[in-house]
Amino acid sequence: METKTFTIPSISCAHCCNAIEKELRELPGVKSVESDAAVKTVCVSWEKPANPEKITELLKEIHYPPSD
Ligand SMILES: [Cu+2]
Repeated sequence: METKTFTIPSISCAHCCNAIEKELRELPGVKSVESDAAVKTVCVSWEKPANPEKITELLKEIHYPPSD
């Protein structure tokens, strides 16, 4: 399993975090999602077929593009 913390500047509140967590958990291979509105980060753990590119693409699609 791999883990990465994504920084997402457009997170502004807990609602954003809930929306992001819900969407990411539906991505095949994603095992856990933990977001923090205070520091605008989302920590994602995944296995195949998920990968950082697919996670980044999904975040862009839902208008929460990661900055890194
Ligand atoms: Cu929000």
